[in-house]
Amino acid sequence: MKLALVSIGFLLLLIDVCNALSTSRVFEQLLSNSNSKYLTRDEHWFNQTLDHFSPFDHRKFGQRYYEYLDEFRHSDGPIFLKICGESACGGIQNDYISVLAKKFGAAVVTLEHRYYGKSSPFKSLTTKNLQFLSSKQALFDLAAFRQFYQESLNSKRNRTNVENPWFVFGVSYAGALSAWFRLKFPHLTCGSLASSGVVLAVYNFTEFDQQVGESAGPECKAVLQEVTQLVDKALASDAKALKNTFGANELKIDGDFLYFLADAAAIAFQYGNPDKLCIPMTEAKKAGDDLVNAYAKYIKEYYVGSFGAEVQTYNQENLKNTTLSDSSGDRLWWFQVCTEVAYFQVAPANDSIRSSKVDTRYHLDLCKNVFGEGVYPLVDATNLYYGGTDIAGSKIVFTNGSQDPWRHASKQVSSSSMPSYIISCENCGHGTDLRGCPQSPLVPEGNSEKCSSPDAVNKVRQKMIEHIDLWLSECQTVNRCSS
Ligand SMILES: *[C@@H]1O[C@H](CO)[C@@H](O)[C@H](O)[C@H]1NC(C)=O
Ligand SMILES: *[C@@H]1O[C@H](CO)[C@@H](O)[C@H](O)[C@H]1NC(C)=O
Ligand SMILES: *[C@@H]1O[C@H](CO)[C@@H](O)[C@H](O)[C@H]1NC(C)=O
Ligand SMILES: *[C@@H]1O[C@H](CO)[C@@H](O)[C@H](O)[C@H]1NC(C)=O
Ligand SMILES: *[C@@H]1O[C@H](CO)[C@@H](O)[C@H](O)[C@H]1NC(C)=O
Ligand SMILES: CC(=O)N[C@H]1CO[C@H](CO)[C@@H](O)[C@@H]1O
Repeated sequence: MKLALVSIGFLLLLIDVCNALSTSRVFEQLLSNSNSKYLTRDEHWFNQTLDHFSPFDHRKFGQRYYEYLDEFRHSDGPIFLKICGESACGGIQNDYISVLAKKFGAAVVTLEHRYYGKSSPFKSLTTKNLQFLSSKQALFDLAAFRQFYQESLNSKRNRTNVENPWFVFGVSYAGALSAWFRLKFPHLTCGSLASSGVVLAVYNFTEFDQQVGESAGPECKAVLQEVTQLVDKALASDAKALKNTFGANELKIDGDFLYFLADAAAIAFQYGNPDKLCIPMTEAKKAGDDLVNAYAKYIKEYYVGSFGAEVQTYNQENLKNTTLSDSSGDRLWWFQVCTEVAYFQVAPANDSIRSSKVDTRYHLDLCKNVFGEGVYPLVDATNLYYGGTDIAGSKIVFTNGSQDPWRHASKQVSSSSMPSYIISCENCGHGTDLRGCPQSPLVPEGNSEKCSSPDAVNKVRQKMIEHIDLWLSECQTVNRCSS
């Protein structure tokens, strides 16, 4: 039996990102580094199985996790498993989960997603080495970790066969994992919160762009569409000068450049800052200013300058880089996109905001260029495996922010065992129930005060609490153990 543990010391030197990701291509945002944004950043390690589906391969790798026990009612408190998604996981974020932990006397534990951050099994991220990167393996990681953590808790307390009630949480892709974990391992958790959980794999995700238009409203949308027309024209006449205006000269492939521009608009609605985009753009229009310059200013000052997006993450040359580094997250997420879930944010045929050149071909070419011939997303297989929006789970709460372009990949229909709530307000986006407003930068404890309708958020939170309370209590009756 061979152990292929990555040297953790090596990784420590290379990566100190707790805030890796950005953009809606990898749809988690940059979060502030400061400790007040985390409940804990003390890392622990767990030896994880590399391939859960092979009886012959017994390799392991080091997976990072965190625990927050300040609020834990040690005798019988619940354990909240807050799933970390497609980014380096620098700690347990101090969002609304800290309020929930207090309310329920819960421990909060978080496992870093395999391959991201410091939990990479390989130093070289070649396509071949990425073969163990999938949501299916990640769910099994969570199951194995859940067992490990329960057992180590028991052994610390000199007891055996005790089961605390567990509840899983996640936002975005981690929200989908949260729903899928309850679906695939129902005996390991009492319930799940899938916040903006993108459970439906979508090949041509045209609804994304349409939602950007709806969230923008008619006036702002028209200005954004005009910008796109002007950009498409300028790209044909003097691409170099145009890209320069946006500080994006390194994006040699026009599709990368246009994707960058499209993402920059989407992010304003996804993360609860619509005014940062729409106010300057509509004002520029009224004043008769150059709209391309106004948009470039928004991108340079807000999207890059303040939100923290990096032009290089859109550059396929960088996405091809197989060396493990603090910017590997983009390559890793694109691999998941190009193999499992797609969510290709293509321009709709009619009334699009983004350039029509951001099409299916662009995405397929990227997958091929970055990962090699034959790599494309098995969307139907993914939806067959999990059920998509017909997921046959139970005790899962789905929540969506009304302005979030991703909400169309979430579950829309409510049932008694899988309630679904929409949080409607002008700046309610991705993960508003846990994050409050805006969703970036993160507000401590996910405070909802700055949401345009705090009431809309608080009402859904109240529903969440009722479900968690009910499902935990149902779980405890079944699992009651002597301790
Ligand atoms: C993980 O495996 C390594 C190498 O076998 C071992 O030294 C270490 O103690 C293990 N860690 C845990 C937490 O089990
Ligand atoms: C657990 O049991 C061991 C051996 O019986 C004992 O030495 C230790 O103090 C116990 N720990 C706790 C927390 O009860
Ligand atoms: C996606 O869009 C492309 C281009 O319009 C089209 O050829 C293809 O059939 C679509 N695929 C799916 C699964 O909708
Ligand atoms: C790949 O990334 C590594 C780490 O960031 C960097 O040192 C190296 O120069 C990059 N290689 C290329 C070809 O850009
Ligand atoms: C295209 O979009 C416009 C504006 O939203 C709408 O009025 C029109 O009906 C749409 N056309 C088609 C063919 O869907
Ligand atoms: C329960 C609920 O309101 N779900 C909404 C989630 O978002 C979709 C849009 O994709 C709405 O249609 C649903 O009503």
